[in-house]
Amino acid sequence: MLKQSSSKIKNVLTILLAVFFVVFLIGMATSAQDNNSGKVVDTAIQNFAFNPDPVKISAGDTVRWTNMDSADHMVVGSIFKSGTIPNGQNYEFRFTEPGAYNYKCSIHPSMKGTITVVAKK
Ligand SMILES: [Cu+2]
Repeated sequence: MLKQSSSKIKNVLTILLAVFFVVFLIGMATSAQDNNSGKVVDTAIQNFAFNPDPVKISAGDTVRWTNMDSADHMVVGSIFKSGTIPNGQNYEFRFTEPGAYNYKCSIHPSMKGTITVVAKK
Protein backbone atom coordinates (compact mmCIF):
# COMPACT_ATOMS: atom_id res chain seq x y z
CA MET A 1 0.00 0.00 0.00
CA LEU A 2 2.67 2.45 1.11
CA LYS A 3 4.96 1.32 -1.69
CA GLN A 4 2.24 1.77 -4.29
CA SER A 5 1.41 5.36 -3.28
CA SER A 6 5.07 6.38 -3.19
CA SER A 7 5.59 5.16 -6.74
CA LYS A 8 2.48 7.10 -7.73
CA ILE A 9 4.01 10.24 -6.24
CA LYS A 10 7.18 9.51 -8.17
CA ASN A 11 5.21 9.32 -11.42
CA VAL A 12 3.44 12.60 -10.71
CA LEU A 13 6.76 14.28 -9.91
CA THR A 14 8.28 12.97 -13.14
CA ILE A 15 5.37 14.36 -15.16
CA LEU A 16 5.56 17.72 -13.36
CA LEU A 17 9.28 17.91 -14.04
CA ALA A 18 8.69 17.18 -17.73
CA VAL A 19 6.00 19.87 -17.92
CA PHE A 20 8.28 22.45 -16.25
CA PHE A 21 11.05 21.55 -18.66
CA VAL A 22 8.83 22.04 -21.71
CA VAL A 23 7.55 25.38 -20.37
CA PHE A 24 11.15 26.44 -19.75
CA LEU A 25 12.15 25.53 -23.33
CA ILE A 26 9.21 27.44 -24.80
CA GLY A 27 10.13 30.44 -22.66
CA MET A 28 13.73 30.35 -23.89
CA ALA A 29 12.65 30.09 -27.51
CA THR A 30 10.21 33.00 -27.15
CA SER A 31 12.72 35.33 -25.50
CA ALA A 32 15.38 34.47 -28.08
CA GLN A 33 12.93 35.42 -30.82
CA ASP A 34 12.18 38.77 -29.09
CA ASN A 35 15.87 39.61 -29.00
CA ASN A 36 16.29 38.89 -32.68
CA SER A 37 13.32 40.55 -34.31
CA GLY A 38 11.44 43.00 -32.10
CA LYS A 39 8.01 44.08 -33.19
CA VAL A 40 6.67 45.79 -36.30
CA VAL A 41 4.97 49.14 -35.72
CA ASP A 42 2.68 50.47 -38.46
CA THR A 43 2.60 54.08 -39.58
CA ALA A 44 0.16 55.19 -42.25
CA ILE A 45 0.97 57.86 -44.81
CA GLN A 46 -2.45 59.40 -45.29
CA ASN A 47 -3.71 62.80 -46.45
CA PHE A 48 -0.12 63.98 -46.83
CA ALA A 49 0.70 63.26 -43.17
CA PHE A 50 2.25 60.51 -41.08
CA ASN A 51 -0.16 58.84 -38.70
CA PRO A 52 0.56 58.25 -35.88
CA ASP A 53 3.31 60.77 -35.27
CA PRO A 54 5.51 60.84 -33.27
CA VAL A 55 6.11 57.10 -32.88
CA LYS A 56 7.95 55.63 -29.89
CA ILE A 57 9.54 52.20 -30.25
CA SER A 58 12.22 50.05 -28.61
CA ALA A 59 15.61 49.35 -30.16
CA GLY A 60 15.25 46.36 -32.47
CA ASP A 61 11.70 47.27 -33.54
CA THR A 62 10.75 47.87 -37.16
CA VAL A 63 8.61 50.75 -38.45
CA ARG A 64 6.46 49.97 -41.49
CA TRP A 65 5.17 52.96 -43.45
CA THR A 66 2.23 52.23 -45.74
CA ASN A 67 1.15 54.77 -48.35
CA MET A 68 -2.64 55.18 -48.29
CA ASP A 69 -2.60 58.21 -50.62
CA SER A 70 -2.93 58.08 -54.40
CA ALA A 71 0.17 60.32 -54.60
CA ASP A 72 3.65 58.85 -54.27
CA HIS A 73 5.61 59.50 -51.10
CA MET A 74 9.17 58.86 -49.94
CA VAL A 75 10.37 58.69 -46.33
CA VAL A 76 13.90 59.93 -45.76
CA GLY A 77 15.78 60.22 -42.46
CA SER A 78 19.41 60.44 -41.43
CA ILE A 79 19.94 56.66 -41.57
CA PHE A 80 17.21 55.46 -43.92
CA LYS A 81 15.77 56.29 -47.34
CA SER A 82 12.77 54.51 -48.79
CA GLY A 83 12.75 55.31 -52.45
CA THR A 84 9.35 56.04 -53.99
CA ILE A 85 6.43 54.38 -52.15
CA PRO A 86 3.41 54.18 -54.49
CA ASN A 87 -0.19 53.85 -53.27
CA GLY A 88 -0.75 50.65 -51.30
CA GLN A 89 2.95 49.87 -50.98
CA ASN A 90 5.05 49.98 -47.86
CA TYR A 91 8.60 50.47 -46.66
CA GLU A 92 10.17 48.97 -43.55
CA PHE A 93 13.18 50.04 -41.51
CA ARG A 94 14.51 48.37 -38.36
CA PHE A 95 15.93 50.73 -35.74
CA THR A 96 18.71 49.21 -33.64
CA GLU A 97 20.17 52.31 -31.94
CA PRO A 98 18.30 54.49 -29.40
CA GLY A 99 17.76 58.12 -30.41
CA ALA A 100 15.33 60.58 -31.96
CA TYR A 101 15.07 60.20 -35.74
CA ASN A 102 13.43 63.05 -37.63
CA TYR A 103 12.33 62.25 -41.15
CA LYS A 104 10.34 63.79 -43.95
CA CYS A 105 8.85 63.01 -47.31
CA SER A 106 11.43 64.16 -49.85
CA ILE A 107 8.69 64.72 -52.44
CA HIS A 108 6.62 66.88 -50.04
CA PRO A 109 9.09 68.39 -47.54
CA SER A 110 6.29 69.80 -45.35
CA MET A 111 5.46 66.21 -44.35
CA LYS A 112 7.53 65.55 -41.25
CA GLY A 113 7.68 62.86 -38.61
CA THR A 114 9.74 61.64 -35.68
CA ILE A 115 10.63 58.13 -34.55
CA THR A 116 11.89 57.93 -30.97
CA VAL A 117 13.85 54.77 -30.22
CA VAL A 118 14.39 53.87 -26.57
CA ALA A 119 16.78 51.23 -25.29
CA LYS A 120 15.26 47.78 -25.05
CA LYS A 121 14.45 46.86 -21.43
CU1 LIG B 1 4.95 62.84 -49.81
